[in-house]
Amino acid sequence: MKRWITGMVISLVFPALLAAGCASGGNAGNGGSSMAANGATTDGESSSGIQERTIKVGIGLNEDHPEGQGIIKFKELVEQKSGGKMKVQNFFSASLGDDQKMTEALQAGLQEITIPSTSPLVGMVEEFGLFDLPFVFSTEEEAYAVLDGPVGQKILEKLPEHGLIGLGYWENGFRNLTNSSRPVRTLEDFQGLKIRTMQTEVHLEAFKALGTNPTPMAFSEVFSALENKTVDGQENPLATIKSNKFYEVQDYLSLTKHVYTPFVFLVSKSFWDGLSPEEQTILREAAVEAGQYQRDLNRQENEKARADLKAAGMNVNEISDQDRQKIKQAVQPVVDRFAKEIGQELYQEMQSELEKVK
Ligand code: KDG
Repeated sequence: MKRWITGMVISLVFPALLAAGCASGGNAGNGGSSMAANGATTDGESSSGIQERTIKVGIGLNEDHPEGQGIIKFKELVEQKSGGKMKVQNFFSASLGDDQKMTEALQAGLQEITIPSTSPLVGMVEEFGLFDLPFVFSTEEEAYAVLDGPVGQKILEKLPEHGLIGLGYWENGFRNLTNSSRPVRTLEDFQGLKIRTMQTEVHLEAFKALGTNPTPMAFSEVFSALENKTVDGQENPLATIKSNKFYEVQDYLSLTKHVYTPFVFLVSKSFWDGLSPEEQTILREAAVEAGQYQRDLNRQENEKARADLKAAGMNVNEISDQDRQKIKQAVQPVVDRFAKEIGQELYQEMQSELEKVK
């Protein structure tokens, strides 16, 4: 956790130095749109001080989820740091649309902030696919080392060309499988299950390699698809399974921990470029501090959710080391393929980062 704070502080300080003209270079990726000394943005607009503004923040999860609590904390911090001038309006449970629709709204300048999983964005920034690779992270600390280090920051720098600014990564967490048919303990138990996946080719191919029939789908459609038995199962972190009451329509929870998914804090670039350096610093600081709060809360909630889901009637099973090895072997060709397609060099850089913290 200490490493994460250091990492996040670095990602906070560098763009601020850039904005103050103390560093060279263009966009620093996570929020450092290149600024002239007088605060005029590269788009020629100029802004100074703190203006009266309303910032719409939309997410797909509900208020009970740690991500919902995270944007409530973000709202508190922004309004406190701006003396109440910058107001945040939070929208939960995909009330502004699903992840892809909200991301498009940022690009069109119709919404200011959203914080989706990285997976639905791989069609725009394929490097986010590194975080979809099964079993690439074993602990949250390993994930933080990559996300808050050079690899994670390099990927954020691909966002401005798509009309987006990335201010860092929050935590969705390790994903586990639920279904309504049977306990999944071995590779054989996956066979034939219809599983909803996020809209990313890596997951589609990985769940095919496991012998299931995968169906990519927006998160907002998952509960009804499970309820109508359009699909047998889905996979998500425990906090999401609990906060979205999937236990009402799923009998079996298998603790596969097959992927770690981050959330990425996205800001509309057209909105960002119109902010003064002072306003940009307020949003960047609030995103980092609320992100630290959200990661801590998410880990506590994921710890607690396992017992809560059992108490809610789910049949919970572990995966033995021997069976996990067989599952890993089954998806290894998918990891090898997409590591090559996404970029062997960046994949190797990620592996080197991981070696430092193993
Ligand atoms: O907006 C919420 C989604 O980004 C998040 O829940 C994604 O894990 C996710 C899923 O399964 O779609």
